[in-house]
Amino acid sequence: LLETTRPLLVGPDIISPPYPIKMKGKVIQGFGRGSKELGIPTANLPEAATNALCEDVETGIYYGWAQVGDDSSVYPMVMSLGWNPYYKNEKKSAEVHIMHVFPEDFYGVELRVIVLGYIRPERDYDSIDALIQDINIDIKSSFASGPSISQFPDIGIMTAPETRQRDVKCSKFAFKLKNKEDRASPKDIFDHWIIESRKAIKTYQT
Ligand code: ADP
Ligand code: RBF
Ligand code: MG
Repeated sequence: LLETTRPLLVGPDIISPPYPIKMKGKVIQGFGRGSKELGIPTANLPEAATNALCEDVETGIYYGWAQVGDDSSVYPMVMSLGWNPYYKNEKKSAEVHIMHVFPEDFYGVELRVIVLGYIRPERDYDSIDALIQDINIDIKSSFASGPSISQFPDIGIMTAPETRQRDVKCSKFAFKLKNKEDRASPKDIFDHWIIESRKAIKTYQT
């Protein structure tokens, strides 16, 4: 049964092990249901990446970041890891919905993800609409739940109490990794989360 209210703020306050979890693999074909049935495309990771992820965390819904192919842009994502109880899949899958509108499909292209936190367990639903509604709440809560400000006391923060959505004053900031393997500083990560989440929220507001 779908809960009518869910906490918007999810994930750890401080990113601590096993997070952040990095994972990559070439996007594989799924059942084709994401875009067609749900209107929410999910790029499916190969079996090896899925299994590696399952060694670190339980099945469920997660949030974090994604990068696709040679593009150095980093986008917010939500990920489903498990059996899709609504569809009763027999194989575990790791599927990533990226909060960005892509000009074309990217099957076979390398997808890199950083998992930052857990949202909820996988559920079964009475209807496809209930599943879609829950995924949209996952997207919302991922936006509200970036890396914690407590790790970055040097940046100015305003907190909206209703949603505890985090807000930050910062100047223009473009998060572009020069190399795929480059590391971002914690402050870079936080600033980037806020800015990219906002952009994505705009795209996702209907
Ligand atoms: P499949 O069952 O084969 O995974 P989907 O209907 O879930 O099919 O669509 C997933 C595909 O859509 C991805 O593999 C990718 O190529 C493409 N795609 C386009 N936009 C996105 C997006 N924002 N997030 C994830 N995948 C996307
Ligand atoms: N499938 C389920 O059966 N139960 C879920 O609770 C569930 N949650 C999801 C949450 C997110 C954020 C995403 C992206 C997918 C989720 N799915 C869930 C998987 C969904 O059924 C799957 O993406 C489609 O079947 C397309 O493969
Ligand atoms: Mg998919």
